[in-house]
Amino acid sequence: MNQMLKQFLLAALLVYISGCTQIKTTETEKPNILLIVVDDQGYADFEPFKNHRPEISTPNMNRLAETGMIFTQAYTSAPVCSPSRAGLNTGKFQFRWDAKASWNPGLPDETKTIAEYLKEAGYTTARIGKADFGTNYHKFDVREHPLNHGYDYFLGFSAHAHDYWLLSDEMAKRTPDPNGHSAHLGPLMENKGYKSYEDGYITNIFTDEAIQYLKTEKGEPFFLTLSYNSVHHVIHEVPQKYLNKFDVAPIHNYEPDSMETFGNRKPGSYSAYYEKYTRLGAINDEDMRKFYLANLNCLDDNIGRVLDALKEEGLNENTLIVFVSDNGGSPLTAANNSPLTAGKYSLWEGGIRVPMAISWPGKIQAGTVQNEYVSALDILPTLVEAAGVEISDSIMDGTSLLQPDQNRLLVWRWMDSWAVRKGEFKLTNMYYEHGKGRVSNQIIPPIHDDNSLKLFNVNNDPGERINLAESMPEKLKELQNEYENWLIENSGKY
Ligand SMILES: [Ca+2]
Repeated sequence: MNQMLKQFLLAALLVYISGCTQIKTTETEKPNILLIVVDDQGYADFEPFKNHRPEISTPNMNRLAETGMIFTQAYTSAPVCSPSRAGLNTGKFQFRWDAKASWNPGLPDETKTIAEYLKEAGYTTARIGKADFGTNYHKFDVREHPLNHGYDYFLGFSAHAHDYWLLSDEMAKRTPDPNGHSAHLGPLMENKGYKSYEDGYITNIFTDEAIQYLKTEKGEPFFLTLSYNSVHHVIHEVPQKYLNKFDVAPIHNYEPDSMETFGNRKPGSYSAYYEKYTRLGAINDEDMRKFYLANLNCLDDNIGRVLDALKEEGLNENTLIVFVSDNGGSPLTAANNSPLTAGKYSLWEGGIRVPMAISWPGKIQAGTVQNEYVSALDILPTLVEAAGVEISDSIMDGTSLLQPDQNRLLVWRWMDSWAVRKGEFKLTNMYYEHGKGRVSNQIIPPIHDDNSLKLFNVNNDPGERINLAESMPEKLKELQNEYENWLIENSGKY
């Protein structure tokens, strides 16, 4: 073959390859986008993962795996709700602006959200469910309110948690502390007002509203964030048919007139009820797991209803769906993260490695398993690219979920703990959980109990059992330098 012919064939091949790997989106074929965020779901409590717990059945989450791609090493940027969601919504490590790497990073004016990008791309946008940046809860005229960061419509709550059953004006009026706590009860926010529900269950309500939304907006490309608070505590609040299925007796709902004191909480207060049933004690570990399974089963059924509605409306072929849990399974709710160590509140893998899936018929091969590591920060760039627009932020920590970089640096800061992941290795000073209360037996405890630097090959040893700090001092030093350099070059820049 002569040289010119060789060059021509090579060039033709390159054009072909680039055509295959890039997502090409024209104006007419912009996909609808559904971002399903669930709360505190355990790594082993997601049936598409082959090492899931045997008692787990999530047939509707499985549908996303069957039509799309699952990620066995998907990380969130924090081990608790608010900072994780700040990262997810912006594609940036939230501790760039939150110097304390705290529970409550908030959302700065200067950094753009997924919803703002997609609105610019011509999407109609809605958030149904939990809105949580850890600060400015229950307020309308703040950046953290969804209508002030790119959403056209909001129905849900602006708080860390919400009671699953108590959604009425009447209950809010009778309760001495409806807002005086991280959990909320009473009517949901609808845009800049409230919507009261005399009865109904929050997971079902969010689904009903989401189905109504996609039926109404199906003529437009839409971006719907469906952000369930299931399976966050208070985990025992589940419809009776699921409690029957898992053979666990119901606990009487909060009632201001008969609620006794709990800890230092006042009699009659919602916080007394919330504190009492959030943790093991009033509920034993075995029953807590049953409540968790019942709650998860109800969530899975509701996700099935949304998927059915997409199909009925003829939207399933042109809807990109991302599914993600905001952090690992909680030690308080009897979630299970095995084989990972620990859970929510910690930078052990159990706190930050989560169930995640993406489905996009015709664009992503059905039934794919991605074992390379990715981040929930990658959701923003992936969706923005799918919508056919460019990232305009000069700083972006996320990258495409469809092209994982196996040499990228991921950084975590969480109060006085930190971790980095690069290649197969993870370095961390993590040694304790920041959560309160007794830890469920479902959780695998850490075997390292001091804040020395610990090095793990988390590809081969996802349970972080074998500390390589002494046997691989050069690797330890390399990752430590990566962390320190990242801080010098990036802290405060967003
Ligand atoms: Ca959470």
